Amino acid sequence: MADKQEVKRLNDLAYEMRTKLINLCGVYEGAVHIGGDLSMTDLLIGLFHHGLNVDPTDIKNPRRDRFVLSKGHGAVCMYIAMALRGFFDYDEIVRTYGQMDSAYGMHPCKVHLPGVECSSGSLGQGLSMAVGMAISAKVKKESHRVVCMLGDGESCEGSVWEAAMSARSYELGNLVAVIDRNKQMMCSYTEEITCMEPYADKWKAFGWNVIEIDGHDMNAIVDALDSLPPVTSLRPTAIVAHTTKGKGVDFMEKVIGWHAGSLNKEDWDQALKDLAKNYGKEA
Ligand SMILES: Cc1ncc(C[n+]2csc(CCOP(=O)(O)OP(=O)(O)O)c2C)c(N)n1
Repeated sequence: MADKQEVKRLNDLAYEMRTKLINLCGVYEGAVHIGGDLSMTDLLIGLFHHGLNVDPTDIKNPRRDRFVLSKGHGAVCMYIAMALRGFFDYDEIVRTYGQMDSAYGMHPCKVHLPGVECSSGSLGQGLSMAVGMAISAKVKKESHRVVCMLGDGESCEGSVWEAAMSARSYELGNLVAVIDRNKQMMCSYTEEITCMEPYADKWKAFGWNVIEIDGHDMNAIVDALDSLPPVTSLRPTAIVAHTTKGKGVDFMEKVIGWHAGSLNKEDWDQALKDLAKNYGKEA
Protein backbone atom coordinates (compact mmCIF):
# COMPACT_ATOMS: atom_id res chain seq x y z
CA MET A 1 0.00 0.00 0.00
CA ALA A 2 1.52 3.30 -1.14
CA ASP A 3 2.61 5.73 1.56
CA LYS A 4 0.27 8.77 1.66
CA GLN A 5 3.04 11.33 2.10
CA GLU A 6 4.98 9.83 -0.78
CA VAL A 7 1.92 9.91 -3.04
CA LYS A 8 1.33 13.57 -2.11
CA ARG A 9 4.97 14.43 -2.82
CA LEU A 10 4.72 12.76 -6.24
CA ASN A 11 1.40 14.40 -7.09
CA ASP A 12 2.86 17.82 -6.21
CA LEU A 13 5.77 17.06 -8.52
CA ALA A 14 3.35 16.02 -11.27
CA TYR A 15 1.55 19.37 -10.95
CA GLU A 16 4.85 21.23 -11.10
CA MET A 17 5.88 19.18 -14.10
CA ARG A 18 2.63 19.90 -15.96
CA THR A 19 2.98 23.65 -15.35
CA LYS A 20 6.60 23.48 -16.56
CA LEU A 21 5.50 21.62 -19.70
CA ILE A 22 2.80 24.22 -20.38
CA ASN A 23 5.24 27.08 -19.83
CA LEU A 24 7.73 25.53 -22.24
CA CYS A 25 4.92 25.04 -24.74
CA GLY A 26 4.05 28.73 -24.36
CA VAL A 27 7.64 29.90 -24.88
CA TYR A 28 8.72 27.51 -27.66
CA GLU A 29 7.87 28.72 -31.15
CA GLY A 30 7.47 25.29 -32.75
CA ALA A 31 5.09 22.45 -31.91
CA VAL A 32 5.51 20.50 -28.67
CA HIS A 33 4.04 16.98 -28.34
CA ILE A 34 2.03 18.24 -25.42
CA GLY A 35 -0.88 15.75 -25.55
CA GLY A 36 1.24 12.64 -25.07
CA ASP A 37 3.54 14.50 -22.66
CA LEU A 38 0.63 15.23 -20.35
CA SER A 39 -0.62 11.64 -20.62
CA MET A 40 2.67 10.17 -19.38
CA THR A 41 3.56 12.88 -16.83
CA ASP A 42 2.38 10.92 -13.77
CA LEU A 43 4.13 7.78 -15.00
CA LEU A 44 7.43 9.56 -15.54
CA ILE A 45 7.20 11.22 -12.13
CA GLY A 46 6.48 7.82 -10.58
CA LEU A 47 9.48 6.34 -12.36
CA PHE A 48 12.14 9.05 -12.00
CA HIS A 49 11.10 10.11 -8.50
CA HIS A 50 10.14 6.79 -6.93
CA GLY A 51 10.57 3.58 -8.93
CA LEU A 52 13.85 3.87 -10.80
CA ASN A 53 17.13 3.42 -9.02
CA VAL A 54 18.90 6.42 -10.59
CA ASP A 55 21.17 9.10 -9.17
CA PRO A 56 21.90 12.39 -10.99
CA THR A 57 25.26 12.62 -9.21
CA ASP A 58 26.36 9.16 -10.35
CA ILE A 59 25.01 8.65 -13.85
CA LYS A 60 27.47 5.93 -14.82
CA ASN A 61 26.87 3.69 -11.81
CA PRO A 62 26.67 0.17 -13.32
CA ARG A 63 23.91 -0.76 -10.88
CA ARG A 64 21.58 2.04 -12.03
CA ASP A 65 18.27 1.15 -13.66
CA ARG A 66 18.12 1.95 -17.39
CA PHE A 67 15.21 3.92 -18.85
CA VAL A 68 14.35 3.81 -22.55
CA LEU A 69 11.84 6.32 -23.89
CA SER A 70 10.54 4.47 -26.92
CA LYS A 71 7.95 7.19 -27.64
CA GLY A 72 10.88 9.54 -28.27
CA HIS A 73 8.64 12.40 -29.45
CA GLY A 74 7.94 12.87 -25.71
CA ALA A 75 11.58 13.76 -25.05
CA VAL A 76 10.90 17.08 -23.39
CA CYS A 77 8.60 15.36 -20.88
CA MET A 78 11.50 13.09 -19.91
CA TYR A 79 13.92 16.05 -19.77
CA ILE A 80 11.63 17.88 -17.35
CA ALA A 81 10.99 14.81 -15.16
CA MET A 82 14.77 14.38 -14.99
CA ALA A 83 15.35 18.11 -14.39
CA LEU A 84 13.03 17.95 -11.39
CA ARG A 85 15.17 15.08 -10.11
CA GLY A 86 18.37 17.14 -10.51
CA PHE A 87 19.75 15.74 -13.77
CA PHE A 88 19.25 18.87 -15.89
CA ASP A 89 18.51 22.56 -15.58
CA TYR A 90 14.91 23.43 -16.51
CA ASP A 91 15.76 27.01 -17.53
CA GLU A 92 18.38 25.72 -19.95
CA ILE A 93 15.84 23.29 -21.42
CA VAL A 94 13.41 26.18 -22.01
CA ARG A 95 16.17 28.40 -23.44
CA THR A 96 17.57 25.87 -25.92
CA TYR A 97 14.91 23.20 -26.56
CA GLY A 98 14.66 22.11 -30.20
CA GLN A 99 17.36 24.49 -31.44
CA MET A 100 20.27 23.47 -33.65
CA ASP A 101 23.17 22.25 -31.50
CA SER A 102 21.05 22.02 -28.34
CA ALA A 103 21.49 18.86 -26.28
CA TYR A 104 17.72 19.07 -25.66
CA GLY A 105 16.50 17.93 -29.05
CA MET A 106 12.89 17.17 -29.95
CA HIS A 107 13.97 13.54 -29.75
CA PRO A 108 16.47 12.34 -27.15
CA CYS A 109 20.11 11.71 -28.02
CA LYS A 110 22.29 9.85 -25.52
CA VAL A 111 25.47 11.11 -27.21
CA HIS A 112 24.61 14.76 -26.65
CA LEU A 113 22.85 14.40 -23.32
CA PRO A 114 24.62 12.24 -20.70
CA GLY A 115 22.05 10.73 -18.37
CA VAL A 116 19.81 9.72 -21.26
CA GLU A 117 20.28 5.98 -21.78
CA CYS A 118 18.98 5.55 -25.31
CA SER A 119 18.49 7.67 -28.44
CA SER A 120 15.01 7.28 -29.87
CA GLY A 121 12.31 8.88 -31.99
CA SER A 122 11.70 6.38 -34.75
CA LEU A 123 8.75 4.58 -33.22
CA GLY A 124 8.74 0.83 -32.70
CA GLN A 125 12.41 0.45 -31.86
CA GLY A 126 12.75 1.19 -28.16
CA LEU A 127 11.51 -2.14 -26.85
CA SER A 128 13.99 -4.02 -29.06
CA MET A 129 16.82 -1.89 -27.67
CA ALA A 130 15.54 -2.44 -24.13
CA VAL A 131 15.46 -6.20 -24.77
CA GLY A 132 19.12 -6.06 -25.82
CA MET A 133 20.03 -4.09 -22.69
CA ALA A 134 18.10 -6.55 -20.51
CA ILE A 135 19.78 -9.56 -22.12
CA SER A 136 23.17 -7.96 -21.51
CA ALA A 137 22.33 -7.35 -17.83
CA LYS A 138 21.04 -10.90 -17.41
CA VAL A 139 24.12 -12.48 -19.02
CA LYS A 140 26.37 -10.40 -16.75
CA LYS A 141 24.21 -11.28 -13.71
CA GLU A 142 23.58 -7.59 -13.00
CA SER A 143 20.69 -6.72 -10.72
CA HIS A 144 19.25 -3.58 -12.34
CA ARG A 145 16.05 -3.26 -14.34
CA VAL A 146 15.47 -1.95 -17.83
CA VAL A 147 12.25 0.06 -18.11
CA CYS A 148 10.83 1.02 -21.49
CA MET A 149 8.01 3.54 -22.02
CA LEU A 150 5.96 2.99 -25.17
CA GLY A 151 3.02 4.68 -26.82
CA ASP A 152 0.00 2.52 -27.57
CA GLY A 153 -0.14 3.82 -31.16
CA GLU A 154 3.49 2.88 -31.46
CA SER A 155 2.60 -0.71 -30.69
CA CYS A 156 1.00 -0.96 -34.16
CA GLU A 157 4.59 -1.56 -35.26
CA GLY A 158 5.34 -5.27 -35.73
CA SER A 159 8.81 -4.84 -34.28
CA VAL A 160 7.23 -4.20 -30.85
CA TRP A 161 5.72 -7.68 -30.90
CA GLU A 162 8.91 -9.34 -32.11
CA ALA A 163 10.62 -7.73 -29.14
CA ALA A 164 7.80 -8.81 -26.82
CA MET A 165 8.11 -12.40 -28.02
CA SER A 166 11.88 -12.51 -27.61
CA ALA A 167 11.67 -10.93 -24.12
CA ARG A 168 9.62 -13.88 -22.91
CA SER A 169 11.86 -16.37 -24.75
CA TYR A 170 14.95 -14.94 -23.06
CA GLU A 171 13.10 -14.96 -19.69
CA LEU A 172 13.76 -11.28 -19.05
CA GLY A 173 12.30 -10.74 -15.61
CA ASN A 174 14.48 -7.62 -15.45
CA LEU A 175 12.50 -5.93 -18.23
CA VAL A 176 9.46 -3.69 -17.68
CA ALA A 177 7.40 -2.14 -20.48
CA VAL A 178 5.15 0.75 -19.46
CA ILE A 179 2.53 1.46 -22.10
CA ASP A 180 0.91 4.88 -22.20
CA ARG A 181 -2.52 3.59 -23.23
CA ASN A 182 -4.12 6.94 -24.08
CA LYS A 183 -6.04 5.41 -27.01
CA GLN A 184 -4.88 8.16 -29.36
CA MET A 185 -2.10 8.47 -31.88
CA MET A 186 -1.08 11.35 -34.16
CA CYS A 187 -4.19 12.09 -36.23
CA SER A 188 -6.76 9.65 -34.89
CA TYR A 189 -7.98 7.41 -32.09
CA THR A 190 -6.02 4.15 -32.07
CA GLU A 191 -9.06 1.91 -32.47
CA GLU A 192 -10.03 3.71 -35.71
CA ILE A 193 -6.74 2.63 -37.29
CA THR A 194 -5.97 -0.74 -35.71
CA CYS A 195 -8.10 -3.08 -33.66
CA MET A 196 -6.04 -3.15 -30.47
CA GLU A 197 -8.48 -4.49 -27.90
CA PRO A 198 -8.22 -6.69 -25.94
CA TYR A 199 -4.93 -4.86 -25.52
CA ALA A 200 -3.68 -6.17 -22.16
CA ASP A 201 -4.57 -9.70 -23.22
CA LYS A 202 -2.20 -9.38 -26.17
CA TRP A 203 0.73 -8.81 -23.80
CA LYS A 204 -0.48 -11.75 -21.68
CA ALA A 205 -0.63 -13.93 -24.80
CA PHE A 206 3.01 -13.07 -25.46
CA GLY A 207 3.86 -14.49 -22.05
CA TRP A 208 4.21 -11.26 -20.09
CA ASN A 209 3.20 -10.59 -16.52
CA VAL A 210 0.60 -7.82 -17.01
CA ILE A 211 -0.51 -5.12 -14.58
CA GLU A 212 -3.32 -2.76 -15.63
CA ILE A 213 -3.57 0.57 -13.84
CA ASP A 214 -5.05 4.04 -14.08
CA GLY A 215 -1.94 5.89 -15.26
CA HIS A 216 -2.98 9.07 -13.46
CA ASP A 217 -3.56 7.42 -10.08
CA MET A 218 -0.29 7.92 -8.21
CA ASN A 219 -1.29 5.31 -5.60
CA ALA A 220 -1.66 2.73 -8.35
CA ILE A 221 1.58 3.78 -10.06
CA VAL A 222 3.55 3.49 -6.82
CA ASP A 223 1.94 0.15 -5.96
CA ALA A 224 2.73 -1.24 -9.43
CA LEU A 225 6.37 -0.13 -9.25
CA ASP A 226 6.77 -1.37 -5.68
CA SER A 227 5.37 -4.81 -6.46
CA LEU A 228 7.40 -5.71 -9.55
CA PRO A 229 8.55 -9.33 -9.53
CA PRO A 230 12.23 -9.97 -8.80
CA VAL A 231 14.64 -9.35 -11.71
CA THR A 232 15.47 -13.06 -11.62
CA SER A 233 11.88 -14.06 -12.42
CA LEU A 234 11.18 -15.56 -15.83
CA ARG A 235 8.58 -13.20 -17.22
CA PRO A 236 8.95 -9.58 -18.30
CA THR A 237 6.30 -7.22 -16.92
CA ALA A 238 3.99 -4.95 -18.92
CA ILE A 239 2.30 -2.11 -17.06
CA VAL A 240 -0.65 -1.12 -19.23
CA ALA A 241 -1.42 2.37 -17.96
CA HIS A 242 -4.80 3.77 -18.98
CA THR A 243 -4.29 7.48 -19.52
CA THR A 244 -5.86 10.56 -21.10
CA LYS A 245 -4.04 12.53 -23.75
CA GLY A 246 -3.74 16.17 -22.63
CA LYS A 247 -4.50 15.20 -19.02
CA GLY A 248 -5.05 18.18 -16.73
CA VAL A 249 -5.80 20.80 -19.40
CA ASP A 250 -9.52 20.70 -20.13
CA PHE A 251 -9.39 22.02 -23.69
CA MET A 252 -6.66 19.52 -24.65
CA GLU A 253 -8.05 16.33 -23.10
CA LYS A 254 -8.83 13.67 -25.73
CA VAL A 255 -8.66 16.26 -28.53
CA ILE A 256 -6.83 14.89 -31.58
CA GLY A 257 -5.52 18.34 -32.56
CA TRP A 258 -3.49 18.54 -29.37
CA HIS A 259 -1.16 15.65 -30.24
CA ALA A 260 1.31 18.47 -30.88
CA GLY A 261 0.98 22.22 -30.87
CA SER A 262 2.03 25.53 -29.44
CA LEU A 263 0.19 27.90 -27.15
CA ASN A 264 -0.78 31.50 -27.81
CA LYS A 265 -1.01 33.75 -24.74
CA GLU A 266 -4.72 33.17 -24.26
CA ASP A 267 -4.42 29.34 -24.44
CA TRP A 268 -1.31 29.44 -22.24
CA ASP A 269 -3.17 31.34 -19.49
CA GLN A 270 -6.20 29.06 -19.81
CA ALA A 271 -4.03 25.91 -19.63
CA LEU A 272 -2.44 27.11 -16.37
CA LYS A 273 -5.89 27.95 -14.98
CA ASP A 274 -7.19 24.49 -15.92
CA LEU A 275 -4.23 22.82 -14.23
CA ALA A 276 -4.66 24.88 -11.08
CA LYS A 277 -8.39 24.10 -10.96
CA ASN A 278 -7.88 20.38 -11.56
CA TYR A 279 -5.22 20.20 -8.82
CA GLY A 280 -7.15 22.42 -6.40
CA LYS A 281 -4.40 25.06 -6.45
CA GLU A 282 -4.38 28.86 -6.75
CA ALA A 283 -3.84 29.89 -10.42
C1 LIG B 1 8.49 5.09 -37.34
C2 LIG B 1 7.75 6.37 -37.07
N1 LIG B 1 6.64 6.64 -37.79
C3 LIG B 1 5.97 7.80 -37.57
C4 LIG B 1 6.40 8.70 -36.63
C5 LIG B 1 5.66 10.00 -36.43
N2 LIG B 1 4.89 10.02 -35.18
C6 LIG B 1 5.31 10.74 -34.11
S1 LIG B 1 4.28 10.61 -32.81
C7 LIG B 1 3.25 9.58 -33.65
C8 LIG B 1 2.01 9.01 -32.99
C9 LIG B 1 2.39 8.01 -31.96
O1 LIG B 1 1.27 7.57 -31.21
P1 LIG B 1 1.51 6.97 -29.78
O2 LIG B 1 2.59 5.97 -29.83
O3 LIG B 1 0.18 6.50 -29.29
O4 LIG B 1 2.05 8.21 -28.95
P2 LIG B 1 1.21 9.28 -28.08
O5 LIG B 1 -0.19 9.30 -28.61
O6 LIG B 1 1.25 8.77 -26.69
O7 LIG B 1 1.94 10.57 -28.24
C10 LIG B 1 3.70 9.35 -34.93
C11 LIG B 1 3.01 8.50 -35.94
C12 LIG B 1 7.58 8.37 -35.90
N3 LIG B 1 8.07 9.17 -34.96
N4 LIG B 1 8.22 7.19 -36.13
